[in-house]
Amino acid sequence: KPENFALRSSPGLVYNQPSALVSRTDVAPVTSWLAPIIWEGTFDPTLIDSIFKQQNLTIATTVFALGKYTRFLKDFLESAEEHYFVGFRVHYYLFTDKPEEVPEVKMSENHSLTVRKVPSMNRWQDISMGRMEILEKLIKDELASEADYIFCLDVDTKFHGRWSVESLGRLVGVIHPWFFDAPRNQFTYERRPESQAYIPAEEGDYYFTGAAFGGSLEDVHHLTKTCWEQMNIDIANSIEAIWHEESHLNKYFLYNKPSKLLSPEYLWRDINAGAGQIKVVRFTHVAKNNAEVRPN
Ligand code: 2GW
Ligand code: MN
Repeated sequence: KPENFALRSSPGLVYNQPSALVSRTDVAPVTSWLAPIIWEGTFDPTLIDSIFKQQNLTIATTVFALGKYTRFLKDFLESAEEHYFVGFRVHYYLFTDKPEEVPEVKMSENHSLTVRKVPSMNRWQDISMGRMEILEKLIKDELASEADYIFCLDVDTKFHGRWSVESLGRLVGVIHPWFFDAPRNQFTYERRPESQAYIPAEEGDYYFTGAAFGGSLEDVHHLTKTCWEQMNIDIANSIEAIWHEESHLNKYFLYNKPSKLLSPEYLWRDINAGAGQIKVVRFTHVAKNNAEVRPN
């Protein structure tokens, strides 16, 4: 069970003494509901690896590549093999309408890739939002005996640094790289009360990206099921939230507080964009020419 951490490091493991007093002072390492926010310098990779090593976990990781988005797969998978849960068991589930375009990428020993064919979709909003339905079914029908945690990631992305067990938790959101220092009334939440994703100007905690979220199977199942239901109510009311499932995800996280937050290190803008608080860039959106990759 994911929650039962064995609080025992390997015998003889030497690591820096944790401090009750000293931490990063330039960033918040915890939310007002006491969920940790993961920043470089707030955890000891060696220690945390040794704790999780004893649990024999599998991390399911989903990614969608339909239409021209198959071009992102090579960099995504190759960089993941370099940086993502190295030494832990990972099962990628790749959903695509073009299985023949999936590149051959050598997987490390305990990582594996399953390719699933899905029908092509015409409206890109359907691709983006349809992910919630497919994820809900995958978790319910297949993952229970297969995995302990799941992360759902955009494919137009690349890993540059460690993303590993420090990111695991019951319900995990990633703070969007454009809004980590913005007041809540400037967040791009859905602002029309007619949408199920509506959040008024004076509410909201953080603005979370739709490009990466995860957690335990149970919690992410509830998230995907709820977002899919809320999006369908919007469809019945002829309204589509401004940032699609990202808007619904933000509404979900407002009422179901994440138990762990990942700092914008876990989805940065691009490898060279600066911000003093970002000591390590772990994962980025890659620059893409929308006119070139998006249908219509
Ligand atoms: C998406 C938009 C317009 C045209 C096509 C697509 C598209 C998306 C596609 O043709 N094929 C495809 O596989 N996708 C998948 O959906 C792919 O996994 C991609 O990473 C994901 C989200 O689309 P993306 O990356 O173009 O959207 P972004 O980078 O602007 O993402 C944010 O906003 C989205 C909703 O508008 C999502 O919430 C996304 O998770 C956010 O990062
Ligand atoms: Mn994207």
